[in-house]
Formats: sequence, structure tokens, C-alpha cells
Amino acid sequence: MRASVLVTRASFPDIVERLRAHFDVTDNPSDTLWTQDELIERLQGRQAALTAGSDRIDARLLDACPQLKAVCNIGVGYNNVDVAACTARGVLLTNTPDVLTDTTADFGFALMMAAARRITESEHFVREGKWVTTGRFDMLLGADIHGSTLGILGMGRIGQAIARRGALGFGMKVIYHNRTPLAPEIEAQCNACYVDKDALMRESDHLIVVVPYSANSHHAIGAAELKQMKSSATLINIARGGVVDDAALAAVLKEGGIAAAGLDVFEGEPRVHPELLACRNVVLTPHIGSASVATRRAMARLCVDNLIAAMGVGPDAGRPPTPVNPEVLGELRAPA
Ligand code: 8YV
Repeated sequence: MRASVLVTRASFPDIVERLRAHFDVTDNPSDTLWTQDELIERLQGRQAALTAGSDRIDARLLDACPQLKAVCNIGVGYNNVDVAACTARGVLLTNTPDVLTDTTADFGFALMMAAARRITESEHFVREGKWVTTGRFDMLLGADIHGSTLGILGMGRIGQAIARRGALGFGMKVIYHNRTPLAPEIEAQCNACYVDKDALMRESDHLIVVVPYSANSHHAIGAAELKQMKSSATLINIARGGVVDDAALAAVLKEGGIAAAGLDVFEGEPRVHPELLACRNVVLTPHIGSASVATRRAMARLCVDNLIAAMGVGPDAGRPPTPVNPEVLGELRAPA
């Protein structure tokens, strides 16, 4: 009997077709955002789900969907999934690491440059016709990127790719803070220097946050940390909403405690804190860090590779390429 699969968000049609070659597939071409109850209802009787960051997969859902064996999440981050709850029930979780590293690092850089050089603010200025009437030699002055100090909070694959761009491409001094320092040879490849968190906050001209979200990283950048930053500094969050305290950030941006921010992720997204929407010195983007054509296709492809292999089909049957909890392989939940 063919397994039954739910694709929770709209995806590339050919990728969904690939799934249809093996499984009975229900997808969501209109990209409706389902509540958890709606998701549970649609998952009844299904063995696998291709999910996204907006789907909350926890013990309640897993208990209500006893036939679900594999959750294949599109994205490297999986803070929307309770991994321990999956593992305890023999449900496999997969993610999509590596294929998005460089695209996301490029985007972090783009956001940093846009915020530091006031690009969106300048665009509004031109569109509002203000250049014509108030163009001055000292208008829209920003901060230099080249030769400045780049701080990175979280030094995984994306953090390292950002460090290489900063050091090699822009002659930046790179400092970072991470739970554990990198091995000396990796540190040398990245031209990056480990510092404690206080030094990171105080010394960075531009600080990029790339730490995964967890209870430990919740509000890792809050009012106290923002207070430590230079008033000329830029803060960029491409990690997850909730790592930065958005309300505290809006207050600091408003009073000039730091110069600018660039945010791709938000606490409670897709909602954005109204005080942030009211700040002129923040560049806002809708969680598009990995959104290049090639990378989103590569992520979708890897996610489907994982799902097909997890369901015991194809040349890699039983060996999904990027499992998060490989310990459940071989003893996946038996059909209820
Ligand atoms: C995803 C991301 O596009 O990979 C991640 O962790 O945040 C993004 O690249 C997003 O999660 C889509 O679900």
C-alpha cells in the first residue's frame, strides 16, 4: 500500500510531483496557514509530513497523529519541532542543512550593508522626492563596513561563512562568541577571534546574530546587552525571532542607543512589533535569508530526498541524508 504524505506549505510543483510518484500526496497550493488543530486533522492516517517553520510539531500533535512516522522539515532550523517528543515516539525528524549556508551568509551581509549604509532609508528619501529639495553633502551618512569590527553571535556553518566574507572580502576584524570556541584550525580559516559575550557586545561595529533559538538563547540580546553596544553600531538578526528582544530593540533604535538594525526574523512572526515598524533606522525583510531560486530548490529537493528515504523507498531507502534524530532509524513508529 502506498504511504500517504501531507505537504503543509506551497512548494515547487515538480518537487511535489516527485513525491506523487511514490505516495498519495495532499498539498497546500494556496499556502493557507493552518492552525495546529487543522494540521492534526489533515495529518490523520498519514505516515509522513513535509513541514515548514510555521508548523508546530509537539507531543500533542504526535499523540493525535499516531500513524505519523517522519517529519521532514524544510529549513536548517527546527525550533518548531519538539525533537525529544519525536524521538520518544520513534518519529524521525529531518532538516536541510548545508545547502543554504552560503545563500544565508550572503543575505546576512546584504542586510548588514543595507542597515549600515542606510539603503532602504535612502530609497524612501528618493521616492518621496526629498533629494530634489533637501539634498545635502552630509545627508544619510552611514557606517563603513570595510575595516570595521564584525561581531558574530553563534559560530556554526552560517556564522563561519559570514566570518570568511567579512575577513577576506572586506578586511574586517572578526570576533565571535559561541557556546564553545572553534577548533584553532577552523578559527584560523575564518580569521576569527573568540571573545566573551560582553566583549562581543562592546567591541562590534556590526553584530550579526546567527545562534539557533532555544530556551537558552531566548532574548540573548535584550535591553542589557543592547546597552553595551556602541551608539554607532548595527545589529542584524538572521537567526530566529526571540533571540533578540524586539521590544527592547525598538526602544534602543528609537532613542539612538545603536545606529541601525536589520531584521529578517521576528518574535511572533509573521507579526512584526509595531514599534519596529515605526522606526526609520531598521531594515525589515520577511524571513528570506535562504530565498534564492537555487537554494530554495536545493532545500526542497533535500527535504524530499529525506522523506522518500525515510519511507523506505528509492536507492537510499532507510538512509535519509540529513536526519536530526538518527537514533530512531530502524525502529520507526509502527503503524497504529
Ligand atoms: C527557511 C530558515 O526558509 O533554514 C532555516 O532555518 O529559517 C529558512 O531558511 C524557513 O525556515 C522555511 O521554513
